[in-house]
Amino acid sequence: MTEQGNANATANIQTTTSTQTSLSEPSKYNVILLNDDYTPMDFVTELLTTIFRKTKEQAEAIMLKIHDDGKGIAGKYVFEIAEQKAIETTAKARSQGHPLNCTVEKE
Ligand code: TYC
Repeated sequence: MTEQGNANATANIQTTTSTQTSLSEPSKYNVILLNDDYTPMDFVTELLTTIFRKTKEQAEAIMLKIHDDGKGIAGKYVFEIAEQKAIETTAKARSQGHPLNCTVEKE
């Protein structure tokens, strides 16, 4: 085979591999809210309805689960959205003087 032929063969293999990788679904990440003794329940419920788009009923149930278990899942997103919501959550809490913390974990 000529050198040109070899170069084309290599290019074809790389193209095929790259296509297969981009076809897989993006991984999902959970935004986890952590319990503490000071952040008001109503504030956490409001965050869950505004930032995480839960209904009032869902938000109250999630907030109480976090209060009882120490942590709980606020929502599940692709990485960039999960990170943004975690940053938004912490910023809102700090702006109101609350110590609420959250983490992003791969599902
Ligand atoms: N434990 C808090 C209280 O009793 C309520 C709370 C719930 C705080 C969930 C943080 O992620 C949290 N006021």
